[in-house]
Amino acid sequence: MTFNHICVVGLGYIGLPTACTFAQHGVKVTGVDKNPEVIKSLRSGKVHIFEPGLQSLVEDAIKRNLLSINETPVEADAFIIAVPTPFKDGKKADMRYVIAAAEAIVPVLRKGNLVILESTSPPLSTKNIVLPILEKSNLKAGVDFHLAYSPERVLPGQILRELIENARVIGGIDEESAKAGKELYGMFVKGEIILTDSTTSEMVKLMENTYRDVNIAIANEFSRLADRFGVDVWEAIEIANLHPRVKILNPGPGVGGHCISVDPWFFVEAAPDITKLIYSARRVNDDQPEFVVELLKKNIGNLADKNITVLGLAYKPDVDDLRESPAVEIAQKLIQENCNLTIYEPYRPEFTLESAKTANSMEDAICEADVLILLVGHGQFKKLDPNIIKSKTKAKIIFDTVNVLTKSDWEENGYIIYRLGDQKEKVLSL
Ligand code: SAJ
Repeated sequence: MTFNHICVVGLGYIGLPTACTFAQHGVKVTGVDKNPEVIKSLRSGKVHIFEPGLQSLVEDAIKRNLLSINETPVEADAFIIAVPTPFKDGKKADMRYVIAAAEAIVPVLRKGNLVILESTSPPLSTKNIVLPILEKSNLKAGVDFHLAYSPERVLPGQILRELIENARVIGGIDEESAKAGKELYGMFVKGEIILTDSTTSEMVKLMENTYRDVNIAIANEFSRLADRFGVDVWEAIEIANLHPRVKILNPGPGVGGHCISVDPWFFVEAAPDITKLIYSARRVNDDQPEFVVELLKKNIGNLADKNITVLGLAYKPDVDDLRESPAVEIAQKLIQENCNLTIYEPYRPEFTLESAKTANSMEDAICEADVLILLVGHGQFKKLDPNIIKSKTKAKIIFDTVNVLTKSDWEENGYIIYRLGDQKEKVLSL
C-alpha cells in the first residue's frame, strides 16, 4: 500500500507526536481535533502539551506544509484514531471519543483505506465497536478497507524516541489488515513489528500496564509492611533485587497518569468474576494517597494550621500531566486537614487548587513552610542542595515520598527526612 496522506484523529499526548513523526518522514498528515483551543494553538505553531522535542517537531512539520490541522477528518489513505478513553463513574471505560472519531471517519472512508485504532480499549472494541460504525459507510471491513488495532506503548517524557525504537504490535481484523498496518508504521518504526489479531493486541496493551500496576502495588504494600515491622523498605528492596529473578519496583505516593491507573479497570469491567488480583492491586494503589496523609499525621501529629508545602503535582517526574495524579489527591486531602497549604508544580505554574496558595518559584514555595512534602521526583527537585535550601526555609522536616533526596546529606544539615517504609529510627516532632 502507498501512504501519501494520513489523517490522525486526536492530537493529544499520542496523536500529535505520531502525526509529527509521520510528517518528519515526509508523509502529508492532517491532524484532527475537536477542541477549538487545541486547533487554534497548533495552527499558530504552539504545542498545548509538554513533551521534550515536540514543539520543534510541530513547528518544522507546519513550516514544511506536511502537517495541517482540521476540525474533522478529510479523505486520506490511512486513518489513525488516537483519542482518549477515560473512565466514567463506576470505573467503566468511556468509549464516547472512540465512537465519535469512528463516526467522523465514516463520510470520508474510501475503498482501499486503512483504519487503525490506537486508543487503549477494552478487549473486543475494534471488532465490536469500531468495525460496525465504519461499515455504516456501506464499505465492508476486510474487503473494502483494512482495520487494525495498534496500541501505543510509549513512555511520557520519552515519546518521540520510543515511538520509533519500541517494538510495535499490530492486530488486524484479518491478516491483510495487519500487513497493511505493518507497511504504515514500517515507515518509521525501527523496533520489531509483530503482527497478530486485533483482540490479542488489545489484550497485550492492557496486560502490560496491568502487570506494572500489580508490581507497583506490591512495592507499596511492602512499604506498609516495613513500617509495621521497623524496617527500611528501600534497603530491603535493594537486597531483594540482588536475587537474579526479583525486580521489585518503587513504593510511591500512588499510581497516576492516564494509563496504568486506568487500564486495569478495563479488564475488571470486562470480566469482574476472574480479576480479583487486578482489582486488589488497583485498590492498594488507589489507597496510597490516603495512606501517605495518614503516615504524615501519625508522625507529625495534627496538621491543622501547619504551613505545609507540596513539591510537585504531576503524576510522575518531568512531565506536565496532572491526570489522575496522586500528588493532586494528596494536596486535596491536606487541604481537608485544614493546614496552610502551598503547592508548587514547576511544569504547571498556573495550576491552582481552592484553599491552597500557588507558588511560582521554589523560593516562594518554601519560604514560609514548616514541612516540605516531596511528591514527584522532578529532575530539579533531585538536585536540591540542603546547604542552599536551609537559607531559604525554616522547615526542618521533609517527607520524601519518592525517595530522591540523599538522606544522609540532608540529615547532616539538620533535616529530618521521612520516607515511605522507613521506620527504622524515626521520631518526628515539629
Ligand atoms: N510508579 C511508582 N513506582 C514505580 C514506577 C512508577 O509508583 O516503580 C508510578 C509513577 O509515579 C506514576 C505511575 O506509576 O504515577 C505510572 O508511571 P509509569 O512511568 O510507570 O508509566 P506511564 O503511565 O507514564 O506509562 C505507562 C508505560 N507502560 C509500561 O511501562 C508498562 C508506557 O510504556 C505506556 O505506553 C503508557 O503507560 C501508556 O500510554 O499506556
